[in-house]
Amino acid sequence: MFKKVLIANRGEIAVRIARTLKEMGIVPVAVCSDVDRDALHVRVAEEVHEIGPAAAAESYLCVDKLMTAAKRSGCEALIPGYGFLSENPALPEACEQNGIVFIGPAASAMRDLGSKTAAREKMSAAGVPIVPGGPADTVDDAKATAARIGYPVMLKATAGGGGKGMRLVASEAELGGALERAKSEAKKAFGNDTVYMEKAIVRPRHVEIQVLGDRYGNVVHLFERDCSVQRRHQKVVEETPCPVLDDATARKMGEVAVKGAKAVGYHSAGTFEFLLAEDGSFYFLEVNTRLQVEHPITELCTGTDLVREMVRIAAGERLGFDQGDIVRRGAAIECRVYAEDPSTGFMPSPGVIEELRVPAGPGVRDDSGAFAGCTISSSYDPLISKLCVWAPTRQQAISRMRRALAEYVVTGIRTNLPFHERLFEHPEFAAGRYDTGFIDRHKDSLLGGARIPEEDRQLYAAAIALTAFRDLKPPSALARDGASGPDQGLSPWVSAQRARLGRR
Ligand code: MV4
Repeated sequence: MFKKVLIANRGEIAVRIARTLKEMGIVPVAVCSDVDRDALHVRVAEEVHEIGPAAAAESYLCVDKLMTAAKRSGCEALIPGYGFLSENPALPEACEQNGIVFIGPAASAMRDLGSKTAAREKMSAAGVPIVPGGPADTVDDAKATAARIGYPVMLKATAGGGGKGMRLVASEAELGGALERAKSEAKKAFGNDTVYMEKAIVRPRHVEIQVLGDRYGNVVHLFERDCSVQRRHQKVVEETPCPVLDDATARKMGEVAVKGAKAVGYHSAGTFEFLLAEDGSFYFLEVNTRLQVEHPITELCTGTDLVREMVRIAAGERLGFDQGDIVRRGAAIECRVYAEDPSTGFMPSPGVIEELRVPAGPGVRDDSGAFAGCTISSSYDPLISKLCVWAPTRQQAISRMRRALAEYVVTGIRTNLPFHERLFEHPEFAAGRYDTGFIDRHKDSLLGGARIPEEDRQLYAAAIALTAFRDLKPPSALARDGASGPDQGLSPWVSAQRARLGRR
C-alpha cells in the first residue's frame, strides 16, 4: 500500500481525502497556491508544497508543478478529487510517465467517456438506453427525425454541454426557425454549428448511479442519487434514494450502469448520469470519470468510504466484495453550502469568515474546507462545505436537515443557507415532487428578497470585489427598507453602489 499520496486539489474535498488517507496510515501531502498557504487542507496535511499564485491556471491546473511536488515529496500516488484536472487524461498520462500511480480511471476511459457523442455511441452499443434521436443537419433531416421520434424534440449542439446550446421544439411549424437559430448560436458559442436532435424528456429528473470497478473486471454499483435540484445546471441539493424510484427500477438502473462500465473496462469510482422520465423510463446522459461532490450521501447510506476504495483499487487490490454485499439503508441528503448571496441572484460573496458554527449531533456530517478566520477567495469555486444528514426515512432526514440548517452559523460573508432553509420548508420538495425545473418554477418562493437586474450584475461584481477586501461595511438594512422609487426592492448592495456612482 502507498506510504505517501499527493492530494492534487484544495478546499473541502482535499480535507475529506486527507482524513481517509490518515485512517489508512498513508501520509497526506498537500499542494497549495500562495493564497491558500493557511487553508484548512494545508493544516490537516502532514506535508505541503506551494505550487504557484492564486490563479488555478498557474497552480492547481499545472501538471508539471504537481509532478514536481509528488516526486520531491516521494509520493507513490496522486489523487485528483473533482474539478481541476480530475477528468483530464493529461494527468494520468503524466503520472504514468513519472512512475506515479494515478488514483482514478485510466486516461483511455477518460477519453472514451469524456466526449458525449463517443460515450453515447459506446453506451448504445453496450445496450444502455439512450434518448431516441438522430441527425438534424438540414431541415429535411430534422423533420424526418422528429417525425420518427415524435414531438416535443430537443435540438442540441454537438459541441455544447451543461445545458448550453439546447433548444426545445414543440411542433413542426417551429422546427425550421428553431434549427436555424440553434445552428447560428452553436456556431457563435462553440465555433461548430453541428446540431443533433433528441426526443425531449419532459420534466425529467437527473438521477445518477455510483459505480466502483477494480482492475480485474469486477464492477459494482452503489445505488442512485437524485440531483434534480439544480440552479443554472449547478447542483445544489442531492439525495438518495430518489424519492420516486421504486427499488426494482433503481436496481435496473444500477445494472445498466454496471453493464456500461464493464463495456469500456472501467476501473475506479465513476458516475453514470441518466434522465428519468415521469413514466419511469430512463436514458443515459453521460459518465463522470471522477469522484463527485455529492459522493457522501452514497457513503452514508451504504457504509462505504469511496476514497478508501479508490485508493485500494489504485494499489491493485480487488474490490473484495460483490453486488450482494452492498446493502443500503435509510435516506441521506446533501446541501451544498456556497459563499453566494441568494438575495442578489447568488452572486459570489468572498471575504473573511468571522464566526463559523457547524451543525453536528446524530446523523450529521459536514465536509468543510473552512474555519473561523479563513478567507473565501474569489479565485476558486465558492463551495464552503457540504452539509449532509442521514436518517432511517426521508421525512426524518428532512427534519434532521431543517434542524442542522438552523444550527449553521456563518458570519462575515453571505451564504446560500437561507435558500436551503426555504427549500426544506417547500411542500413540493418535502413531498419529493420535483424535477430539474423545480428551482426555476418556484423561484419566487425560494429566492424571495431583492434581485439584481441583469444590467447591474457587473456593477454588483465590482461592488463585491471592492467591499470584500476593504473594510467597507455592507450597506445598512435601512438601504433595503429605505429605498424607494426605481430602487424599490433592490438589494441594498446595489442601491448603495448605484448611489455611490450617482446612478439611478
Ligand atoms: C435533456 C433534457 C430533456 N430532454 N435532453 C441539460 C444539460 C445536459 N446535462 C442535458 N440536459 C438536459 N437534456 C432531452 N432529450 C433536459 C435537460 C436538462 C437537465 C438535465 C439534467 C439536469 C438538469 C437539467 C436542467 C435543464 C435541462
